[in-house]
Amino acid sequence: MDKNSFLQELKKLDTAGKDVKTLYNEISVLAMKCADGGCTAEKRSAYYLSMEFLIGRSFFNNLMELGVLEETRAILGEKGLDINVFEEIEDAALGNGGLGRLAACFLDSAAGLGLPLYGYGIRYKYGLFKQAIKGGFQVELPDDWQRFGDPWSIRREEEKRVIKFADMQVYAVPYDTPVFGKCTNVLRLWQAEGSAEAEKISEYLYPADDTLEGKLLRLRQEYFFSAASVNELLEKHIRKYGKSFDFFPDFNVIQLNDTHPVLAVAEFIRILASEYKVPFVDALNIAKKTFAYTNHTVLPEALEYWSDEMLRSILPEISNVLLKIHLHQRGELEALGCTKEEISEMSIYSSRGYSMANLAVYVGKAVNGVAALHTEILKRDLFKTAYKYYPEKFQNKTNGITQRRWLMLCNAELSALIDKTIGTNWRENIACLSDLKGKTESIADGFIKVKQCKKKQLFDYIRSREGVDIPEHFLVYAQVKRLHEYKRQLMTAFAILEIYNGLKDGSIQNFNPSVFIFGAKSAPAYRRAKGVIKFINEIAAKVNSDPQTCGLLKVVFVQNYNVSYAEKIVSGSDVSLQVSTAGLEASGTGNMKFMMNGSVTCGTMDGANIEIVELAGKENNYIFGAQVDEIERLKAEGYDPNKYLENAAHSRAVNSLTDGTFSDGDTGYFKELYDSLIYGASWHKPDNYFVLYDLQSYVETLIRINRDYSDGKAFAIKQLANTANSAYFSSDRTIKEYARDIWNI
Ligand code: 26V
Repeated sequence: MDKNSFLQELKKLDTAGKDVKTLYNEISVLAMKCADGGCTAEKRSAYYLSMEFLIGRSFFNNLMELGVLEETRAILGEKGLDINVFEEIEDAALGNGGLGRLAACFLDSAAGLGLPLYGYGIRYKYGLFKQAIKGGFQVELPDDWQRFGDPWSIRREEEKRVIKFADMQVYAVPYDTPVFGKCTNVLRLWQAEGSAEAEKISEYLYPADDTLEGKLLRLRQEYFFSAASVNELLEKHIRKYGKSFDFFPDFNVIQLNDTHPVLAVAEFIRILASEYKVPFVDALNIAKKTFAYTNHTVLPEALEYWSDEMLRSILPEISNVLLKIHLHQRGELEALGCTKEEISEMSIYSSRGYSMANLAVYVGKAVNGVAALHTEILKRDLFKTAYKYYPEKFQNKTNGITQRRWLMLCNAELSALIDKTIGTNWRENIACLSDLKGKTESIADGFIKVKQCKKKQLFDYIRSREGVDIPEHFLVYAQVKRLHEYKRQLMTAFAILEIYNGLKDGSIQNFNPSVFIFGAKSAPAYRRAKGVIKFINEIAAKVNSDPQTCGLLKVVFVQNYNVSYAEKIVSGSDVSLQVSTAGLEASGTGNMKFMMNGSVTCGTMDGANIEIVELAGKENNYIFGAQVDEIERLKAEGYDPNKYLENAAHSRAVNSLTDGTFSDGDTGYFKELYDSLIYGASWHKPDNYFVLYDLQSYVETLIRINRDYSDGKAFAIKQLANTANSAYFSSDRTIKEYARDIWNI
């Protein structure tokens, strides 16, 4: 069906007396008829295996991709229906954060560019939990995202397959979701069925893995979707080309999104070797030409190992294959002349179990980091030895975001200003956005109006969802991302307290009224992260109710931060807070969304921030804090955070955790946070993330930004410089690089 037929059908649609859910399903089903065939049926294709696809809401985005959003708005309007009622439809939150949203942006860009990229993942019954804030605490509620139906996917009963574990067999039933663009690609999500036990496999994203049972479930999930995907690809190949597996890598390339799908490698070799009698070494060599691996974090606690005991208990054949790969690798490394230490560093098997990262690096034909600094750290630290022996594998692919959702859809007002200034070519070819560069001054006034309008929309939304009033003239600082100690939301909380105290005692003068907006979910079992949420909410309660300051400073922690909330926050903010400890944020992609929408970055030299300021100019952004080499030096010399508590403002902020200023409701959260800073927590040294080290320069930078905002026009020009230089951070660019350097599609 083409665009015009869709609009004709829509005009005929009888909307009278129908509820939002019914209309949502009827209009979506109509739009589904617009899906055309895939980008290619015959050519070489790339497959993106990912445990997460954080799609968000499809309704508006898909109508936009099909080029019918505005006309649909008008047609519904004629029928007396405001299209915004569909904002009530739940987000599909089948992911946690950046890694899952990146996967969704990549699919969008590939379809937009007409490249054959297909996603494979899990169709979780419940996405990431819904977050409510009760009494300042995070409360987790199940996210029943299909409660409005799932009109965007089609169940393919006839293509279901059986996945075998030692103790059970389950069906993997595919659901296909079209990804609209220049051509229609497909995201295929597997649902586990067959028994109550089977269904558990695709019930929750991230089952709690603090018990053996939880860990086993996670292992089943990873194998389940990896095996289903690889089996299908091999079967398709055999149907077309017979059992000549040597040709498989000529037509297929499989990208492993982090280590979660790495068991696909073992399954691939298992099928070739045991079902089709391909000699093990040949099977391994075919795998080496087929798979590529993206690393998304250097945090040691996030690197996956599977114990042989667990593997043997449910996947004995996979365990055998892994052992064989391990032994083969050992022989190969000995032949290369590696030392014992070098072999143990790269070893697939060790006392910790099987390392999914080492397996991915060994088999992967390409290994990439997600920002320039991150890739350098992979080469220098995490995979240092592998880099020494296989330097040709390593490459950088700086992340990107799709400008279709993250500018055109979420900021139609700025998009219209851009059209008026440089024409509409940038909508087809994002590189043209750079034409804005010489024009930032002339459109600054128009930009200020747009920003004001986006702020109003954001504040209205916040008022309706959180019950907090923010006056229209407030400067907006925003920190929205997963809650993790390395992202240092706690440092922002301390900085806010220092500003608040400064406003009260008069040491801070001429402060432009400002709001700090936080959005973040904490992993349910991550106590310190939950403590930070409570701490921020305590600060918000105090600051917002203080008559002396509430005209100058507000703090809001929004509930259930998700893709739809992000669309409003990134377009309605002035300052993007990206303050991770240098070396720990692999890339960040929120930073790019803010940049594209004309926010300045207040951040550390970490992840993609470095490339952002390189392109948009240091003078148009606010960089502070220790850089990687300084952090390394501090670690080597021994860093003592206590020294920084000699500063009265810092000690007052930090002590407020335990001196009775705030209450954590007897959970012990605040004491734990305090102890982690002063004494160290888990296996970490005191203040493992250098919060106190960077606090002083952070506060100064926040205040400098606030002063600079006094010259509204000069500030708007800085903001616009960010938009004008953001084309590089389009995932269209990233996908073209993957297509050219790794996938060869
Ligand atoms: C996972 C876990 C799980 C166990 C507890 C600690 C922990 C810490 C971090 C992670 C993150 C896993 C991978 C991930 O989501 N990485 C993000 O990937 C984005 C896309 O490349 C990137 O922009 C973010 O910087 C990176 O954190």
